[in-house]
Amino acid sequence: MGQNLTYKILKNHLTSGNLIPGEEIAIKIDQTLTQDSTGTMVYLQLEAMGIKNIKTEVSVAYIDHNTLQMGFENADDHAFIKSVAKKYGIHYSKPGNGICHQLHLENFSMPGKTLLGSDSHTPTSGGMGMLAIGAGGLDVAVAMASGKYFLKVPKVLNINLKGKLKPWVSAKDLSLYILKKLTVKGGIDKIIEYSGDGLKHLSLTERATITNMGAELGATTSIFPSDEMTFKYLKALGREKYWQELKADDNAAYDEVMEIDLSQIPTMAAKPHSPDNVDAISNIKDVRVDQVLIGSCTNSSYRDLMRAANILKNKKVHPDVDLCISPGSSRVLKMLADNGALSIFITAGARILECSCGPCIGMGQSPKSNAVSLRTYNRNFCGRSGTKDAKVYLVSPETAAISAITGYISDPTSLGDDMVIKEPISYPDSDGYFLYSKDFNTEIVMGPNIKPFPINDALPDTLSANVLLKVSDNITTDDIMPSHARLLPYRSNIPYLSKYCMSTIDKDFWKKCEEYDTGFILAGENYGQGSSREHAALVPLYLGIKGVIAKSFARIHKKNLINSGIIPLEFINAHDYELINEMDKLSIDNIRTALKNNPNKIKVTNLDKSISIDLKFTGSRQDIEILLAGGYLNYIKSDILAMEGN
Ligand code: MIC
Ligand code: SF4
Repeated sequence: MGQNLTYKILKNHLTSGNLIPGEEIAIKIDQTLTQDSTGTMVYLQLEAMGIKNIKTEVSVAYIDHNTLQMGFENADDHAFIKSVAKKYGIHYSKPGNGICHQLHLENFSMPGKTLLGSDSHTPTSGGMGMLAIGAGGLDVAVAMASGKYFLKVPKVLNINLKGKLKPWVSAKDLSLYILKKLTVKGGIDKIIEYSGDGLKHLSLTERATITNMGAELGATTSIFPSDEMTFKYLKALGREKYWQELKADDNAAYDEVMEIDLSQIPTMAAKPHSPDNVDAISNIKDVRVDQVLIGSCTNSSYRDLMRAANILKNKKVHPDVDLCISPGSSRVLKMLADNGALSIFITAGARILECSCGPCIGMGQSPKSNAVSLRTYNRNFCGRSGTKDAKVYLVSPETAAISAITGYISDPTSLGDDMVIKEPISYPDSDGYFLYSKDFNTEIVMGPNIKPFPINDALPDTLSANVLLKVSDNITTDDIMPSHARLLPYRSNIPYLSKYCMSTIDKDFWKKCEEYDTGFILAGENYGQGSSREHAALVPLYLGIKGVIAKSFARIHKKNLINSGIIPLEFINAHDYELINEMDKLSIDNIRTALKNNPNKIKVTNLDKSISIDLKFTGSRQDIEILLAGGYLNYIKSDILAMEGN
């Protein structure tokens, strides 16, 4: 059997272990990216490692999430990140340049390279044939310091695309279709590799939309081959020297295969409040729309915005609709300004926002009470928009644009003949926002908003505490550590954030934690889905949470818990979840020995019910060492210092 593309790239980057699903390996990381809301922690952790040189070929620090500066806090964070970037020779992307993933695709992505990013949508660059993985901040800091990332070899799911999308049906509709089929946990511990005849009809940025939304499946990453389409995009950007052809062998082996006939996919929407609550637009009738937002790292490429502009040409936005446009990059915005598309948006009555994440992470544009908001984004978790009772639908740019005109959720296929947007033969330069220099003696700027982060102690032999919260399935990191315009400025201030931990579920959770000092959290399936924010682990650590017991975990969050020294344990029998109630007192004896000798069977005693329940720890051997040491920083520091010869 031949090799798939994923294994080819993994093999080229393997520094230890064997390429067998489930085996622990380490891979060389060529590039890293951070954004500002996770970046401050990454760089505080990097500083704490005390290294002199980073080991990556390219590292980039983007400022794109916290661009509302309502007080000194965000600006302080930016100044801190900028000073660290200069100290270590990290490219710095100023606010206004655009969203990290769109910018990375345009400026740094390269077929065949590895990328680790402190944002869950890092797989966007998988559209370029990169192995691009989202991770917690500490993993990214370690990758910069050591050049390595540790993971268990995921399974590879091949999605073979046949045929061509129907007129007005877009890559976003395909992503939603896959989410409907596989659900928000369908991609966990898998890499999704695309292939097939259908690829020749998908442009590079459409592929990036698909790999971007692979994050919503819980996949480790998604990847497309590097072909003629990839060459065209790189050439248009003047970066064709980085192109190489990359594809799976003809008879490549995969763990799973799925076939999709593109011509069968209708226009689709994810209804409130989950990206997998998907239905065909034709089934969603008579839904009035209050707000339409076009942008985000999923759908703000030149193509996406030009298609929206063409639909809005000579039309007006419905009087009851608020339409906002946020281009993904300064380069795309410049092109829209130069070719008149910006003028179309303005004439139609749209609000033009900065090139940033903006409303996607609740940084402004929270809809009115009970509103219906149509977004070309990737997440519609309840409350993420900043308005708890808003109903957010995820749609394509085409569906968004037509609905902004009609005032109802509308199907773009009603528009008649499809339009053709020519891929640009040449993109303009946009280097005014990038800074690069290196001076190890740069003074690190630390404003008063930047507080030390918590570090755990070595795991004790007995863990005994009450269950301070019992939650159901698919709890998101937006629930564990909410993020919006009022909280994002405190991403470098864990004590402040702690008062809002789990506030969407129990606003007094932090008080309970203070009262009890230590505790467990009990959860259902896919606990911690969504964002890569390690704050969803660091804040519980600060509040005294020692362990999370769940039916299953989302990949990045599980690793963030381990990196913080909080033990994630899974039920062997999922129905044992019913045997533990909130506030029950649990005890796990000899946990250090159990982890070392038999992580697949760890007994927890429910002292209130006098029963014992079997749990398992499914991390790697290295993860066990990390937990025993009390977190990744404690575990790695001596290694890195040794590598640096300090
Ligand atoms: C998101 O889309 O949820 C975010 C905001 O980009 C997060 C990162 C963060 O929480 O800072 C992500 O996707 O990882
Ligand atoms: Fe930014 Fe939204 Fe993309 Fe997250 S999903 S990186 S908040 S645009």
